[in-house]
Amino acid sequence: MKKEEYLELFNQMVQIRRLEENAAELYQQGLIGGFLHLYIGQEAVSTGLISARLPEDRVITAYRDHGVALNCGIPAKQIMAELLGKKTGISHGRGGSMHMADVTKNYWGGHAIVGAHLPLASGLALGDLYKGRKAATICMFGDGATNIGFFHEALNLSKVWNLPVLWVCENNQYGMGTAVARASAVSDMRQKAGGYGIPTSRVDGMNVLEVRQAAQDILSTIRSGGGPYFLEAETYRFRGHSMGDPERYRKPEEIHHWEESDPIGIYHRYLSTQGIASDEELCQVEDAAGEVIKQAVEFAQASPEPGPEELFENIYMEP
Ligand SMILES: Cc1ncc(C[n+]2csc(CCOP(=O)(O)OP(=O)(O)O)c2C)c(N)n1
Ligand SMILES: [Mg+2]
Repeated sequence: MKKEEYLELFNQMVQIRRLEENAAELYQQGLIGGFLHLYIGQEAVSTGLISARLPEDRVITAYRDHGVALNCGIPAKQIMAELLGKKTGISHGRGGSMHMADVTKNYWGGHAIVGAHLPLASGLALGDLYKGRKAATICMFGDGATNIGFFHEALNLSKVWNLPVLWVCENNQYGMGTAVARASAVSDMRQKAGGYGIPTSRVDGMNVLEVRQAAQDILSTIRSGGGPYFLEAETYRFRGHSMGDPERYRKPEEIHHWEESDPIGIYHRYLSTQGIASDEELCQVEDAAGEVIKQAVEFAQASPEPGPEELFENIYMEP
């Protein structure tokens, strides 16, 4: 890997972190409506995964989607504008936090209903298979989604039809306020995919390079007809499930324990101890990322709201 590539991964993780720290403040000021689920702590998963994709590979995820959008190449200012419900947002201010998408970047969203995007991933992959395109679909979802019917239908069909899908379970230990062991019959998520004959493995979701390497290997097998694969990324969200979560289900010590494995800190130490980049260079990347996000906030705040004339645009039914 070239030095610029190492630094770009760092840049993306820091941009996600700063973007969401700013979003949390804007939410508290009442400038963001609806729900806001932060990805803070999980940045290495999507950054590593998506850095391994080719442009023809599709990406689809759940509602914890701001970081995934950024990794897919959507500029921070369009993400921030979407959070503020502005016309300049990536979904024209209509989607908000949970529904960001840009199919021109092969990013298929942002889905609010737990597990509902898994059958869509099977459909995207079936389309590629049918048309003879060598592409993989990367479908990300939480541990909680593995308890829902969509998951089982989608994984089963993906194996029956040998679909090119990389199923990625982001096991952040909780589905809202429910710990995995309280809701899932098995705590090892891989067992569920194993039941459908799908090959599986697990990675440290706090280590961006480990995620990237695993994804690179798996995606090349999938693209060449290897069929579906299930990857479990062990991770943790440092913030509440969504804004306003009283977090009565976990102790501060548990959060502090995981914060010692902050994916950005781990990667920063790796880059400097391996002599890939100096602390000064990494500081510069952090400052530049902070500046990008500052400008994104200014852009979003200065942008207009969608007008009433747009109400009937992009809908299926004629008014
Ligand atoms: C079908 C459905 N049921 C319930 C909800 C409410 N809900 C939103 S998030 C969530 C927990 C999902 O947990 P997980 O899949 O682990 O994702 P995480 O939030 O941890 O990223 C629930 C139950 C929903 N959005 N959709
Ligand atoms: Mg979860």
